[in-house]
Amino acid sequence: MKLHSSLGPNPRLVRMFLIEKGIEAERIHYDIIGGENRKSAALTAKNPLQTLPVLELEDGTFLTESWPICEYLEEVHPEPNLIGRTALERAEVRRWVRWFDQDVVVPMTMGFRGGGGRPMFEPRMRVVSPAAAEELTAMANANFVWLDGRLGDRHHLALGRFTLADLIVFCFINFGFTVGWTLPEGTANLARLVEQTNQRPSAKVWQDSE
Ligand SMILES: N[C@@H](CCC(=O)N[C@@H](CS)C(=O)NCC(=O)O)C(=O)O
Repeated sequence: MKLHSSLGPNPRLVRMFLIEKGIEAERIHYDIIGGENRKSAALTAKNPLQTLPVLELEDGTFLTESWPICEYLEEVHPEPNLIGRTALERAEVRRWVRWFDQDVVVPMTMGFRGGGGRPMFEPRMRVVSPAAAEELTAMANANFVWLDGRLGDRHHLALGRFTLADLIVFCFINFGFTVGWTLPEGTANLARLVEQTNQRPSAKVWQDSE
C-alpha cells in the first residue's frame, strides 16, 4: 500500500488514521506549495482532481478523498475500531463527519483559499472574492462555536471514545493553526479536545516539516 501525500489536513487525516489502525504504508510526498501535484502527469492519472491524499492499493487501484479512504481502511481493518461497530454506531460517527465536512471544512477551506491562501490557490482554481472569504471564515468560526457547545464537557464527539469524528475535527483545527488561524472565542471544549488528541502517538505527523 502506498500513500501519496503532502502537507495539509486531508493527507494528515489519513496518515493519522493509518497509524491509529497500525497499518504500514509507504509514503510518497508531493510539494504542494511548489505545485508539484498540479504538474505531475502520473498523479493526474491516479487522481484527475490532482489533490492529495491518494491511496494506492497493491492491485494498482487508486482511492481518493480523505474520509472515504478512511472508510475503506476501516472496512478492511475493522479493529481498532474508529467508525463504529454497529449500523447505529456508524450512523452516529458519520453524522458528525458529514456535518463537519459540509458546515465547517467547506467554508473554512474556501475562506482560506480566497483569503490568506489566495496567492497559492488563485492560479490553480476558482477562488471566492476576499469579502466572501471573510464571510466564509466567519461562518466556519460560528460553526466551531456551535460544535464546542455540542461537545460540552465530554471527551469525545461520538460513542464516548476516540473516533473519526474527533480525528477530522482535530486535523482541521491543526491545519488552521499552521496557517495562522486561531480558535474563536467560546471554544474551550474544542481546545481541550485538541490538547487531548495531541497526546496520541499518531498526532506526531503534525510535527513533520514537509
Ligand atoms: N476533498 C479532498 C480534498 C483534497 C485536498 O484539497 N487536498 C489538499 C491538501 S490538504 C491538496 O491537495 N492541495 C493542493 C492543491 O489543491 O493543489 C479530500 O477529502 O481528500
